[in-house]
Amino acid sequence: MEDELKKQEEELAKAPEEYTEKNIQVLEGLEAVRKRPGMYIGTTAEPGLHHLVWEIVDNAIDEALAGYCTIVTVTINKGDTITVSDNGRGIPVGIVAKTGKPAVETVYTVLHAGGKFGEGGGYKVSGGLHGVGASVVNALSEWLEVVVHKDGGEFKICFANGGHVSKPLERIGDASDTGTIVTFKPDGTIFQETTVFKYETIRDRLRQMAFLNKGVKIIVRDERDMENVQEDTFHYEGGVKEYVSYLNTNKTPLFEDVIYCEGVDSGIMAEIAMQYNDGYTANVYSFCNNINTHEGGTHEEGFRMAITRVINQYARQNKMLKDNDDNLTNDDVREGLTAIVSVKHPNPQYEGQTKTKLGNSEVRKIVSNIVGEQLNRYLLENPKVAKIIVDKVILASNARIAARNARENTRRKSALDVASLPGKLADCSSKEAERCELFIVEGNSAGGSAKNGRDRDTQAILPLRGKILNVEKAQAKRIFANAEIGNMIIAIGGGFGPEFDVSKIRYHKIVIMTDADVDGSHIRILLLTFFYRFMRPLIEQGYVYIAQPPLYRATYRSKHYYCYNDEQLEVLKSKLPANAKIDIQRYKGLGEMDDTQLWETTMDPKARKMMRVSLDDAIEADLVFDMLMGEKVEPRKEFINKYAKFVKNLDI
Ligand code: TSJ
Repeated sequence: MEDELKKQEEELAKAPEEYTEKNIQVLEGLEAVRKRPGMYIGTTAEPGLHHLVWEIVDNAIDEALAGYCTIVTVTINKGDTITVSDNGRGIPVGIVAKTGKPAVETVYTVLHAGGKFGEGGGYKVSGGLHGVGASVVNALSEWLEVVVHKDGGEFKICFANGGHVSKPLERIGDASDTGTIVTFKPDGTIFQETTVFKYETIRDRLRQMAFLNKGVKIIVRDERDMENVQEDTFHYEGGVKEYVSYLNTNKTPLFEDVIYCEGVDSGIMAEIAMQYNDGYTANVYSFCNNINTHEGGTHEEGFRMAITRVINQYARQNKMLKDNDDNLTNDDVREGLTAIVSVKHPNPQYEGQTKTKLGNSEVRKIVSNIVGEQLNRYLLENPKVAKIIVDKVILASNARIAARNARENTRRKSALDVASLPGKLADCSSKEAERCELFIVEGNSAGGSAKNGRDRDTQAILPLRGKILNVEKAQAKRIFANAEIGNMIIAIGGGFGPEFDVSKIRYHKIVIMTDADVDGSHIRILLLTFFYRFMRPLIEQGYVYIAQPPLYRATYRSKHYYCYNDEQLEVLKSKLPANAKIDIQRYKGLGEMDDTQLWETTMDPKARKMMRVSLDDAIEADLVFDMLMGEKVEPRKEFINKYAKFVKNLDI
């Protein structure tokens, strides 16, 4: 070390001009970042602001991946500055030969000088897609300071105004530990939209980082309001295995284990965790260097190839698939699967529209080999779980075939147009979808009243008898054999599933009209789940509504007052004379209202109240549906309030 320092000093003395030149280049580099920040961090709006945090955190995580750091702390300070610290080795403070500057200064002033001193091996995640280097953060900060604890000393260097050294590196004291502490204030002249950090954004990303980098403890704190300090600690020894458990929190896993595969090949590290649940959707998320590869890529392809191959092989060897049965497909194998595929690659290539698709072709085989071998071994060693998995996938396969047949039948039928409309449907006469409304009504008797009370020009009525199938729990085959569901599909007219075409729908308002009781709300959820799963654009584009029948009719001096909840009834009572003779009728179901009452209270566009169903956030909605439809009671209770968020009050 001493020798090295000497050598560096000698070099420094040798060619001073060269260093001056380099200095100019350095400042030009950071100036370029300030001129076109979007080139480096995508946007200067809120996501770009948070990007600065990810960038610094990535460097600390690299130190953890190299095996030298166990704790990373991220604090939002008063004034929206950020402090990131780790207990790693501390950024080297010695002079770097090439620049003649302390390493720590180089890291912050040279573009893409992520910290590649001493080929330490390990898995660097900074310098990848988002990893533009700590120097970019420096360039975009009003000020930034770095404190390093190392070799018994405490060192500090300060930068200001977009990366200029304002206080050169100096030893400011002693230290018995090691680590790096970085604090910075984003430059408000660059981040003009906002310089306020979102705790939830930082917390959620750091939770994900902790899942993706097992063993690293990440502490996140918000100290902006000292009266109300928030803090979360994320630390997962199980890593992606625990990530899968977390994603399945509100689902019902088919078996206890989370299957885990890992391996290193040609400097590429891969980790895969997977578990099946009793649902029908796939939740497979992939990452490269801790970045979510939304568009998938070679790691996901390798994973998919391997699980399909291994499960087919196992099913054939154990005679669960007969010789003349078709192979199970990728889609069959993914049904009800929750999985994380995470790779760490020293030189990732990204493709796709949003550059979130991993392109390195060697990764396909590496992941496929690791998963192929280890999943196969797992199935052989755990025949009970293997049987559960193969049974589930075969069910999915049968359902897929049945759904395809059902789809073809429906298509043939709908070619006959009006003639094929279900007999139970009382259609409206208008053919202008924008004006037309379809009321899906619980029970035949309410259906009868609705048919008589409606505006025949624009309102169509489809009565449903009894309960409809829970599409979450039923096999696809049964879903499409269900008469009620078939009627809905034909009446709405846009098809369903992947081929659903919202431009073909026959009504621009689909109104769910059920009783104001427990059964009614159950049917409502079932219908919503059906639309969500098979006609999602209907909900996304705001075509689905929930009718609001009144709970009471109060009659006073032969005038009728409708009340939609207990509170309204109390208000009404308090407004009428104290000893007034009020006749209060409580509606138990829609069927208790006659045609006129139903029209006046629930269907007349001039008087009714309806709620429009909206999906703000598809992923969260999915969680909510799981919550409501799943078998677990506790999360349902907790989330029932949250569900209210998705159904917004709307007066029409
Ligand atoms: F890059 C950075 F400045 F943004 C940053 C770096 C921010 C934070 C919070 C931490 C770090 C960082 C860097 N933590 N730990 C390290 N480690 C090194 O830079 C380091 C230390 C020793 C050696 C060695 O070979 O002895 C090598 C490296 C890369």
